[in-house]
Amino acid sequence: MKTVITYGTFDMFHIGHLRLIQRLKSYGTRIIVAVSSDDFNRIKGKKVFFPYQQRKEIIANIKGVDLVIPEINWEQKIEDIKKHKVDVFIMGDDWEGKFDFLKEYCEVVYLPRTKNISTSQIKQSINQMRQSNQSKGQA
Ligand code: C2G
Repeated sequence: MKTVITYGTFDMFHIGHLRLIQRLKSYGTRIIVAVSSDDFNRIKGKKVFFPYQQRKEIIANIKGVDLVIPEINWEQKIEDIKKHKVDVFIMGDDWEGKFDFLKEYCEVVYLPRTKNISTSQIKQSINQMRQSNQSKGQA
């Protein structure tokens, strides 16, 4: 049994997040997802729309995800890898190279991001829709 781990905020859960989690399964049979806490997102400089408990619940209910743990700081990855006997650490390739220091402890894989979708793009689109509705005098 190979254990895989990934980390992320997973705010406003979208197909890019799902495609990443789905691809984890081809690297191992036990899937762990570390979801960034609300406090850690403040440290990351990310304003989240949904609180940690809701983001965690969504991830925990994805088929094939075996464990969800909180990500509370940048430094916890090595300890997590040791504690959960992780074989493969996987992130989207926007993080390419950033976690190569983990190669001492497990395999490190960066997967291509899903194109044309991101939480910030979703927020921008909603704002644009709101502005165009306001200019048309709609609710
Ligand atoms: N992702 C993706 N395709 C997208 C959007 C996101 O593959 N279109 C991937 C990201 O590359 C990341 C994961 O989905 O691996 C979660 O993305 P975010 O929620 O944006 O996580 P991030 O803020 O990058 O936090 O310690 C690591 C950090 O917690 C990662």
